[in-house]
Amino acid sequence: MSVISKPTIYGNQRIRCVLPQRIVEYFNLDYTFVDPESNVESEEVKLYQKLFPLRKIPTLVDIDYKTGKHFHLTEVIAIMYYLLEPLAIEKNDAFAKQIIGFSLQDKAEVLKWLSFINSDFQLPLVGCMRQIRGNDNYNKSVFDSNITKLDGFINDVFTPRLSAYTYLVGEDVTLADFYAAAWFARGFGFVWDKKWAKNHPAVMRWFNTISKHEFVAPIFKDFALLDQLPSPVPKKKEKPQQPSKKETKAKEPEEPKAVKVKHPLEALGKSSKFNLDEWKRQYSNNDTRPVALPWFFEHYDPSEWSIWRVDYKYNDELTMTFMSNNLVGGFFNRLSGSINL
Ligand SMILES: N[C@@H](CCC(=O)N[C@@H](CS)C(=O)NCC(=O)O)C(=O)O
Repeated sequence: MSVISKPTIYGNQRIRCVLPQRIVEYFNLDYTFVDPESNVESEEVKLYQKLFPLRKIPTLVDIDYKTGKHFHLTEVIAIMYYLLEPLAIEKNDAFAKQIIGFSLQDKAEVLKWLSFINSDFQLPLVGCMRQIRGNDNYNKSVFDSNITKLDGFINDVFTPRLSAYTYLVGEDVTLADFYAAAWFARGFGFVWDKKWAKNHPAVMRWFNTISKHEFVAPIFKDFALLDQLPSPVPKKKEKPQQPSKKETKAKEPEEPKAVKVKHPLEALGKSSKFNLDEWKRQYSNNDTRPVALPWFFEHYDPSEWSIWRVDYKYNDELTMTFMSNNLVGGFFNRLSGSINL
């Protein structure tokens, strides 16, 4: 028997997963959610890794209960349509019909916007975000060129449409508005602040309308504009340039090879008592409070390890869950010298 017995969506708090999750909640659909980035040892996640080798999210596994046949789907736009179309056609749900587009032309336009946002628009936005979060090294020319592309999309695509119309497609709100607004919310955490908002009244009028719509309001409930933009993480120091072959030859005698500098914590030696891998297994495979934490305190050895609690100073900046998540991720990236010993 398969490890999956219910239709399942693999996803988490990442932006492409937010609307599929909301569709399931709002229409009360029969889907279970599994986060493939946690509990990596669980059977469901192992199955995900096998079924979806690109390991992107969201992905969907549907089950036909009559035949037992499974259907596997990737790509957020396809997933949203797969969820909504039966509601519109079989259940005749008026809101589902409206948001996927009533007429063929509306539907084509909704798809046009979804595709544009999911590719052209998100690429420079994610490019900036990755440099600000320190996932990519800061490179001013790449950063600035991404900002220029975003400015172009705002000034040439969004502003003209939203100055003349309430929504992106037709006269009613559609999936295009919801999906675009979710990506805009990401931008407001990184590249657009209060000053930007003041200078873009048409976009802001639209964003404020969409984010208050009952379908997506829970996603935006903690939304706040930034007073000031975060700065990109400065580029790591570049390695000194290798001298050309000619220069190396001229230099006699050969310079001694640089000695690899040891990380200061290496002086402590390997941990002998507390098995970190076993702890990771306990944490990933069991419920945290009833099983993993008691295991931890039973085996934790204060002569070799210490527990640290870190408080962040600027909590009012953390207006969306993903911002805290990014901070913790960045913190661990920077600690890698100490945790990879
Ligand atoms: N073309 C795919 C892209 C999916 C995608 O890149 N999802 C991101 C999360 S928003 C992801 O899985 N990132 C992890 C990775 O690229 O390894 C879609 O539109 O659904």
